[in-house]
Amino acid sequence: MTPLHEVIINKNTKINPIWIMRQAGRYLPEFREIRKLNPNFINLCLNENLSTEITLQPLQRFNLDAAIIFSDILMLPYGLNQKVEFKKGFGPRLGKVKINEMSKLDEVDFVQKIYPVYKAIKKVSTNDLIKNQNKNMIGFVGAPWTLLVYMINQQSPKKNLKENFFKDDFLINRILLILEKFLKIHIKNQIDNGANVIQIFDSWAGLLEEKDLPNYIYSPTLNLVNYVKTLNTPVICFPREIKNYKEFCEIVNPDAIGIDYNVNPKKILRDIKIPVQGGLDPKILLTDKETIKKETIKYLDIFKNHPYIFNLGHGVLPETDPNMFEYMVNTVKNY
Ligand code: 1CP
Repeated sequence: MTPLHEVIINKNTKINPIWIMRQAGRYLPEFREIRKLNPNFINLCLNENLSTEITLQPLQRFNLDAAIIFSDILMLPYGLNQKVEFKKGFGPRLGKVKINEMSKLDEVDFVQKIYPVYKAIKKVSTNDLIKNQNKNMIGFVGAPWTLLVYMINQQSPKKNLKENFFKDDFLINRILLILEKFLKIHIKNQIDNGANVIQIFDSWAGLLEEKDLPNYIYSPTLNLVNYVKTLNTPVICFPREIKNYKEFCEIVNPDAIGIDYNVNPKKILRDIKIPVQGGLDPKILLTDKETIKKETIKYLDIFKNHPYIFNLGHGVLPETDPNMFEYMVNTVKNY
């Protein structure tokens, strides 16, 4: 059995597999070299050879247990024909949602538009580094709420969410229905091409107050989680900075829960029964070896009798030194 399945399905507490969010990307010089020659990020994601190469880069360097496909959560609105661009130093910039056109889009057009993503998953999952070494191939999507945020806000909500974000509920509900349909298609195609774990990134779950969680997070995510379960593939949810992890797990009940670095891991251990992933603050990797070792072992100790996949509490930072990354991986492997 693959390492992530061993923990998630068999609830094995003797091993701690490790993979890292955003492991394929910005902190690696070999990624930056490719990126420099490919200024259009979407086209890079749609280049099946390069996206395969980038996905495998961290596995060539480090003793990781899983590959995560080099793609982006915003490939979904792109596939729905919303304009999506990545601007240097600014982040994503999206066009306005044209809801009537989007409502008419069919599955074939969507799949055709982002087809290279699936071809890359096939290439990675059949590559010797993954297949012969019994590693996991992680497919992923953005959660409906987080995608809605980008689609309506048209840029990262890091600075601010549009004042009138919730004004048009009719539009919001139509977008959520479209997302439900196409997220399922996107997940199914990733699994059909070799993804054997799905992670749902809800990076902006923390923007919502508790009273809004049922409508925008619990209900649409539960629907998606139940769908992934019918495909016999484990699903990990990462509702970053959500106000209530316990309630989220009780209602949505994913196969494993990714935790962010602001939540107290001891409280998680007390409150949550399902397998846990992640938690370590990515900023720890900017310190020194002693601190990295201490903090890494802290998480491993807390979860030593609980099924636990090692990861960070958010993506690895671009300024991270790959040697420090390696030191963390080896600390987990030698534990
Ligand atoms: O070189 C560059 O400028 C591109 C940087 C980059 C990279 C390497 C972006 C732009 N996306 C990615 C890859 C990516 N994105 C992966 C690849 C696999 C991996 O190594 O993990 C994954 C899983 C994502 C997921 C993603 N994209 C999320 C969820 C995870 C998270 O970090 O919260 C989000 C929110 C995005 C949107 C996105 N993509 C890129 C940017 C700059 C942003 C916006 C971030 C923001 O709003 O702050």
